[in-house]
Amino acid sequence: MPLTARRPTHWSWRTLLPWALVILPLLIGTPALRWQAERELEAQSHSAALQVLQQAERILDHLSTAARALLPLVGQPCERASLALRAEVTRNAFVRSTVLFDQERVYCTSLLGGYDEAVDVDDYTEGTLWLMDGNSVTPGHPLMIYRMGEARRGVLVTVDGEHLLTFLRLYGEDLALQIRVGEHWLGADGQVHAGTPPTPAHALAKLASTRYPISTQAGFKENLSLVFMLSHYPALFALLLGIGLLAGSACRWQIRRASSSRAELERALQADEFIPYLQPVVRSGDYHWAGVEVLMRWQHPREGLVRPDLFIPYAEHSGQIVAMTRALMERTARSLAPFAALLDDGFHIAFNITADHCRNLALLDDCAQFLAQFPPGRVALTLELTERKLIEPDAATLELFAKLHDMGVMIALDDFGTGQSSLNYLHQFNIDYLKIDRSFVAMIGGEALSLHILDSIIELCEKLGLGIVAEGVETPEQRDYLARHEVEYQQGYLFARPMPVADFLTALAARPGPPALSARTPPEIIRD
Ligand code: G
Ligand code: G
Ligand code: MN
Repeated sequence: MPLTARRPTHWSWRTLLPWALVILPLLIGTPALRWQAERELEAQSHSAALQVLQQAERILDHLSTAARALLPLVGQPCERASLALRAEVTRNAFVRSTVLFDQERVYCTSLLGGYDEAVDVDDYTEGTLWLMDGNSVTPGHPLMIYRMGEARRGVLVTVDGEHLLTFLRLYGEDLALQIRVGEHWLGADGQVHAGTPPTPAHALAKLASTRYPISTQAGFKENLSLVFMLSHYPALFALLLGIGLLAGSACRWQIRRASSSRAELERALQADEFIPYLQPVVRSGDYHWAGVEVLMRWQHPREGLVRPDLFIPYAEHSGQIVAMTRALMERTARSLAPFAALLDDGFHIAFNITADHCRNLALLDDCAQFLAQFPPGRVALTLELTERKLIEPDAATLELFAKLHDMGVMIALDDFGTGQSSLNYLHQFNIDYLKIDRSFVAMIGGEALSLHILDSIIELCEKLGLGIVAEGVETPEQRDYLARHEVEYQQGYLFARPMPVADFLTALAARPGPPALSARTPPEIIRD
């Protein structure tokens, strides 16, 4: 359809829908990506807790090996043992100092040699491990002591907290990581705290060693899933946005196309560009013009004369066909009424209507207004209902048809034989005429079987008491065959093509009296 009109933009579903489609993939995709990001952060948290735990276990394995090596020396005098104590410190990277204790008192250390200090087994979690906030040598510096031996005598091996802190600080500030031993815990701040460590709010992971009384805990202080998502999935976001933009643009294009066709039809309606073409319908026998079918044409300012099959389907789809038909009826009445004297009484004027017309009773007013412009009884109005699109026989439609009949308006079933109407349909709508589709008329002169179909239709009409109009009569042979079979009315190029009202009136005025035009001679005014 030609598109010329520009529509002012207004805020409606037409403008909102494309935007909704743009954000829809993001709306659906973001929660999925967020879920993915949360799983990712949980995995990070778990992996950090595991790595710190494994590192702590590795260090404790070293301490345990050193302690086991020194255990046989417990009870020996310090002078004999101190070299071995120092040797362990030198040999083992993680061991800061080694200590022997007996009778619950330290009596020999790698650093100071002979020394005396109490050892309380209760300081050690499960009698094995003590995470402490420094000792007399390095006060305020985190330290872990591994204890091995019996209740009152044994070995202590210490490790500098720095070895643990290196790992606690490896994951950056966002991830809170702690090592816990009994009632004490060490965080990335390098301090040993008493009590329970604060639980991070997001992606918490807690792991405990099966070999030592030590556990680790990791988690994020804030919910970083959104930040993580934006920084880690930019390509996926771009893809979602791309899909959205694509869907939005396609939708916008489709809506624009549709609404500009609608706007163009509306403009044409306002500019009165839909004009009637009249195709005569003749009576079999004398072939006098007994009526006309009014066919719509679009007198487009740029495209010229547009055929109805190019715009009627769209007008039917958009519902504008109702207003267009009303305008066509008004225009036809306006141009024919002043010449009503040229028409015989009961001259048939037929308009094509569609299912949309049958939704309410507005068609009654349109018909009444049309008829009011002619002297009473001068014209007989017929409405042609296409059989291609079925009309629901509901209460409103049946009321409309009943009232149309009361007004004297007749109903013809158009394109008969091409659709799917049942006999019931014919009966329910109280049809007056059948218009036999031209494809059946074209069978005349063909093989016998096809012709039987035409004969059956004619016979059916007779039995049901319906009038018949044969469409698409193009040859004298068809005309005579139909006349022989008592088809009352005929329409087709043989008699006349659809023509503008002026041409129709000229031809009508020029005729000397019935029969106006020789059935064999097409009128000179033919133009389509
Ligand atoms: O006029 P033409 O000869 O090209 O008609 C083509 C088709 O358009 C036919 O099926 C005819 O029924 C339909 N048509 C013509 N005018 C009208 C009209 O005013 N209203 C409707 N609904 N259909 C029409
Ligand atoms: O569907 P409806 O009957 O309203 O359609 C009428 C259509 O038939 C119009 O397009 C009109 O131009 C066309 N028409 C009318 N007479 C003839 C004819 O003799 N032969 C052919 N092929 N088409 C015709
Ligand atoms: Mn028709």
